This record gives sequence, C-alpha cells and structure tokens, in this order.
Amino acid sequence: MKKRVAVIGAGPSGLAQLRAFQSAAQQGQEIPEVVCFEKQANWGGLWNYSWRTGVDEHGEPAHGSMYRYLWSNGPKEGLEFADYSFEEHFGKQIASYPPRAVLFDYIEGRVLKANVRDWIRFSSVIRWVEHDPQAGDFIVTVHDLAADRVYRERFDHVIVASGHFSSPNVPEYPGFDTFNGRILHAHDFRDAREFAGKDVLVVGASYSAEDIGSQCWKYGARSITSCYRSAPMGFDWPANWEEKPALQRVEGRHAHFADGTSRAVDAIILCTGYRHVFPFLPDDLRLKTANRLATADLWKGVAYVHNPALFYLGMQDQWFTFNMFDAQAWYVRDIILGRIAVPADSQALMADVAEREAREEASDDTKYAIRYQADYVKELVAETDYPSFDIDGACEAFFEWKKHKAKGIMTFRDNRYRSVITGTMAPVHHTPWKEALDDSMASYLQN
Ligand code: FAD
Ligand code: NA7
Repeated sequence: MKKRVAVIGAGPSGLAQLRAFQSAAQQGQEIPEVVCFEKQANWGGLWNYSWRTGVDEHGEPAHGSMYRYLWSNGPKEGLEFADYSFEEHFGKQIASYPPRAVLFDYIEGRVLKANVRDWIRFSSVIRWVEHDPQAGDFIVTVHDLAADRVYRERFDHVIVASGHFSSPNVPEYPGFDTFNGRILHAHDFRDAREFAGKDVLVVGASYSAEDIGSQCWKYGARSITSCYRSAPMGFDWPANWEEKPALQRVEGRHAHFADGTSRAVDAIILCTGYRHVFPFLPDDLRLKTANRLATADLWKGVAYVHNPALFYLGMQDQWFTFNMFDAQAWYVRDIILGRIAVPADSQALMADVAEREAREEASDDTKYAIRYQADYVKELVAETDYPSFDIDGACEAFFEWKKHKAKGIMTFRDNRYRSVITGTMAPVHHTPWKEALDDSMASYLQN
C-alpha cells in the first residue's frame, strides 16, 4: 500500500513540502499520498493576512501575526526560491523589500504552478496526533471546521509545519491591570493608524519592536518609547523615539523604567516574542525548544530524535526563511522516499543536536549566526536535488542589509541587492519607504 504523509499547515513551510513532493512526481518518481491540513480557509500561513485577532470565525485561536503595511524586514534576495525566481513570477525584477501582499502573491505563484491546491484540506484543524507503536504509524484527529465533523486517519509520517510566531509570549508587569490605556501583544497589532497622535511604548528589542515602532512612527504616532530587557537595539532613532532600559512597573498612564525615569504613554505594545506551542501533540511527540538556530531535539533540524518518523519544518529562529524551508522540505521528502537514511541509533541523533547547539553557542556575533544558518542550508541542499544556489551571495545580501540598517533604520528599505538566483540587480523602489503609505501590490510593482 502507498505510504501516507500528513502535513500540518499550509504556510511557506508546508507549501515547500508539497512542492518538494510534486517536483519528485514531475520527474516520474512514485510519491506517497500527501494530505495537508490547514486550519484557515486559504494558504500562505502568516502571509495570508487576516484582520481578525483573538479567535477566528470558528472560535479557533487566530493564527495571524502580520499587520497592514508590513514590508519584508530583510531583503527578498535572502529568501528567493531557487526553483522559482521573482522574475519568473512577476515577469521582471522587483525592488528588494516587498510588502506582504507581494510576497503572498509570490508564494502562491509557485504552488499554483505546481498545482497542489487539491492536496490541501482547508478549514481543517489538527486536534491530536498519537503514535501507534504496534502499527508503527500515527493516528491523526482532524476537525473539519466547515462541516463541523471530527474524524481520524492513519499516516506513516507526520510533518509539523504549523509555524512558531503565532502563540504570543505575554509577560505581565505590575500596574498593567490598572493601566488607563490599551495593552496588546504584537500578535494582535493590525494597523499603525490606530496609534496616530499617541504616545506609544513598545516593550522588546527585536524585529517586532523595531518594525511595529517604525510603523507607528511612519503613520503618525506622537512619540515612540522602546524599552529593552537585555540590550538596546541601538539604532539612530528619529527625534521622537527614545530607547529606555527595562520596564519595571506602570502607574496610571506612567511607565517606569530601570534607570528611574518614567514616561506617560497611551498604549503599550508587547513585542516580547512568541512560544513554540503545539496543542495537538502529546508529551512523547511534542517539540520543546527555545527560539534558536539549533532547535532542541531535531536531527538535521528536521527529524524528531525521539521518533524520527515525525518531522518539523521551520522551527528554527530565522535569518533564512523560504529557501531554508525548501531545503528542509526537500530533505524530509528524501528521507521519506528512502533516499536519505536516518541513523537508527538514538545516541547518534542526539549527538547531532548537541554538536549543532555547541556550534551555535560558540559565538554571539551576528555574521557568525548568519553564516551558521547558511552552512545549515548548504548542508541540506547538498544532499538533495533542490537547485543549488549562491548561498554565500545570500549571506552577503544579509551583511549589506545589516549595514544599511545601522546607517538608517528608516531608510534601509530604500536599498537594493542582486538576485542570487538570476544575477539581476533589483531596481530602486520608486518611493522611499517612509513616504510610501500605500503598500498595495499595484503600487509596489510600478518600478
Ligand atoms: P506560518 O507562516 O506560521 O504557517 C503555519 C500554518 O499552519 C498556518 O497557515 C496555520 O493556520 C497552520 N496551522 C497551525 N496550527 C494548525 C493546526 N493545528 N491544524 C492545521 N493547520 C494549522 N519572514 C521573512 O522571510 N521575511 C519577513 O519580512 C518576515 N516578517 C515577519 C513578520 C512577522 C510579524 C512575523 C510573525 C513573521 C515574519 N517572518 C518573516 C517569519 C515567518 O515566520 C516566515 O516568513 C513564514 O511565515 C514561516 O512559515 P511557516 O509555514 O513555518 O509558518
Ligand atoms: P523575538 O525575536 O523572539 O524577540 C523577542 C524580544 O522580546 C526580545 O528582545 C526579548 O528580549 C524580548 N522579551 C522577551 N520576553 C520579555 C520580557 N518578559 N520582558 C521584556 N522583554 C522580553 O520576537 P519578535 O516578535 O521580535 O520577532 C519574531 C519574528 O517576527 C521574527 O522572525 C520577525 O521576522 C518577525 P531579550 O533580547 O531576549 O532580552
């Protein structure tokens, strides 16, 4: 009987898995039956924008963490699919920091071309996965939300591609319960215009703090205060943006910081990161990891060491995204097709994880971290037929991006980079980012 493979989630990672299998089928190879379960009514994962917060139309936790006016936070030249370039999709080279809708269109283009939409059961949430040691397979419990029907099916492999930037990490500070303003997590942020004319505090010092603060600034907040727990972001902020050390407490409208200063604010946006949450997995299958480059318990970053018939995609912290998910998906496909062997000895699987962790921990340097993840992508790509591409070139784009951010946090998106897939230089975008208030695809593509 044909093997059966369940993929949980149709975001960039899950879609990479479908494309990987489809590409093998296209070459005449026999592939297993692949069924992808997606709890939302459409594909694209985080790139499938939804205005909803809290719960969705079925009462399920809203997956979306993306907001209006979001532009890519890194150059597209670092994430381009090696088998489907931006030029192939758009018919021309486009500027380097596309807004969300443009990236959604690009992600969708490849899977429309691959014709894999029928492999996906939409509005179908995975409620539970259990391993049957006798049969050696998995029993997957699915809730078809549209038909309101729960059913179970058996699969030889399960691939978890449910993302890890959706379940917010929400700390509480003294005084939050009596704050006279709005407190929200980045996960629930949707439209910066809500904060026009307001004094906004962002808590955190990573991508969400930087970008949500920048959005609020761009769309007219009166002032931005950001505060850090470990280290400041340290950019050369505009005049109405001040960076403070850790938040300690809130009294009325006043936020108090570790340096003894305080500031009156209208809203507090917790940009305090996300948690890896898998409510559909029992203890023996559930990944427990911090958001890091060397995830815990994943051999080669994909196979669960305690049960290597189970895989996880995209669970790492991310410099590389779409092309790394591809590298992982092609690798997992080849394990399932029997082309790559997973060591039978669990000690060997754990040793691989330990070696990756030690190597990650050897340096705090950003360039080191980017190269580390690039080496990981190279390692996986080398063993499959995923088209090889200039991964060092992608690193160079990231290094340039870092320099451009240091030079101007509100201007870095006005830069351009060369595609490592087609070799073409991107055009300069027609409008500087801080003046480009229209983030529609039609506007962006007028280069
Ligand atoms: P997701 O995109 O999260 O997709 C997971 C899918 O699984 C979803 O469709 C979800 O509905 C589904 N799902 C979850 N649970 C279940 C279940 N139980 N049953 C069925 N389906 C389920 N990356 C970049 O490269 N560039 C950027 O500029 C960028 N900006 C970002 C901005 C924000 C605000 C955030 C939060 C992330 C950003 N990222 C960015 C990183 C982002 O994580 C990746 O680009 C990408 O979306 C990850 O893909 P994924 O498929 O692993 O996860
Ligand atoms: P990150 O990158 O995980 O960063 C989380 C930030 O939140 C980081 O600066 C943390 O500080 C800070 N943090 C976490 N817990 C707390 C508490 N309790 N108090 C104060 N500060 C805290 O998440 P992001 O949301 O920024 O980015 C996630 C993805 O979204 C990313 O891939 C982007 O592409 C978009 P620390 O430095 O650990 O002290």
